[in-house]
Amino acid sequence: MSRLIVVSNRVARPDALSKGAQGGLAVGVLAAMAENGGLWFGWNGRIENRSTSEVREERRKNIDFVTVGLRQNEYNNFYRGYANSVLWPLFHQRPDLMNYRHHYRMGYLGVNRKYVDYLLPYLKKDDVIWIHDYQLIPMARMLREAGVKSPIGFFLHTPFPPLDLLRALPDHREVLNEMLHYDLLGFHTLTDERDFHESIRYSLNGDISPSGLIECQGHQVKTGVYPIGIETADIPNLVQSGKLSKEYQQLKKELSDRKLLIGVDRLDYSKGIFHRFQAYEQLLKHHGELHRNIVYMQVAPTSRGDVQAYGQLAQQIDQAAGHVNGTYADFDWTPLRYLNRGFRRNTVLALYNLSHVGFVTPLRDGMNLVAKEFVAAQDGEDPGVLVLSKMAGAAAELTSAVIVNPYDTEAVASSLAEAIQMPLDERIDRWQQMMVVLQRNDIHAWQHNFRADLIARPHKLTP
Ligand code: ADQ
Repeated sequence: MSRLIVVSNRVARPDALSKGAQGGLAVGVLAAMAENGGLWFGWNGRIENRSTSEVREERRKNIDFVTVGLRQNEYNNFYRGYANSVLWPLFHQRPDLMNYRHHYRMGYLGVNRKYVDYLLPYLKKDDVIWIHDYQLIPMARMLREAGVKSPIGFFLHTPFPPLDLLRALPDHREVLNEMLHYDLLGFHTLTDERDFHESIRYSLNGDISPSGLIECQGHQVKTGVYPIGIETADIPNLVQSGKLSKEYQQLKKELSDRKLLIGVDRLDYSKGIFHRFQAYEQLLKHHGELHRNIVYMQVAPTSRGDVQAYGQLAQQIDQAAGHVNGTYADFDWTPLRYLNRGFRRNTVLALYNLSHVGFVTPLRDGMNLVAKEFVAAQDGEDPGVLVLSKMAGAAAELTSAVIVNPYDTEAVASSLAEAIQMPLDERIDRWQQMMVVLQRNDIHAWQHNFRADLIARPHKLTP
């Protein structure tokens, strides 16, 4: 079997991952790589002063981790700038939060070129290369320019925006053209794939066959839908080990027979935490009978805290949490517990297991692994209920969740009440239906399906 080369901006290490608070990409890619091993290349998360980056190589089990540092200006323009102040908000349909600067684009191209330069010495003829996410879109073009002939695939972990929004990006044609240099482009949902096709058709005048083969500007590219999964079969064991944690034990004791509602997210505006707090407030306002009988715990560690929009969000969330508790708390009851920190992965999974409602209401999300993990962590004899935003990619698969529109906070409040009071047989029915999906399409299926299609590349006339 060909060796798999994975490139993503952030590279997880197994020990770091178990400490939690990693993004979904790291969680998913690590689980996928653990199966067949390979080489994982990316940024080591450090800012360095030297002009030539130090390359770190480390082998853990069957994975070679190769990482490089970024200089401060690279970090500012590439990571904080073009990636997280331009592409991320745009791809999550928040052009109002875009902060476009020409030098961000230059920095973005510069770091992509740097990654290519540092990766090249590690590449072998029979490798298969899989690039991940919006930070690294230009890499295939640059690798091809450097003479690399291996199959190169790309997976987008975020949504892909409709053309009307994409056009707000001054470089949108360049970005689309860069995507054409891959052999295979993977998306989480049909909607993302369709929006990409529309952009290619109307912005670059490309042709798209019914099987998803694009012909455009001299390129042939295949696209496909590969909804990312989780390590479904391993989750019950992780839950059991998480139950030994002091956090789990303490919370279980404190809750007594109160029902727990849980939200777990990186602190990001796309996750809809503010709207979620408003919906919870509506619930408390209209359902006095639930007072003292429920507790909502929102876990949201700071993410990208040095990007302006994130700093503002943190303040807004602090205030909103204070407002809910200021209005409804009593000496023996705190209705909302907002924890601005991460937990170990198995602890989070045990907390899902303890919860009666998984409260997952992003305003926009590529997939949302928390939704899937919450379901897989439930006990099938008395499962909790997933309240899930229709704006998450996961809603296309988890159709037996209680699906809500996160912008309609009054309706979300009603759905929460329904979830809290849902009879056991209905909870079991919904849970079983979702588990069928999670078992069939787990993280291994995701990796196998993408890799098989990438290796096949039957459409390529020349390698
Ligand atoms: P994220 O935006 O990071 O991922 P998500 O898919 O929910 O979002 O994954 C987050 C992961 O981190 C989950 O595994 C979760 O359990 C874990 N996590 C989050 N907060 C945590 C905390 N406080 N402590 C411990 N663990 C925590 C991006 C895209 C998503 C897409 C994934 C994978 O934005 O849409 O689903 O990549 O493709």
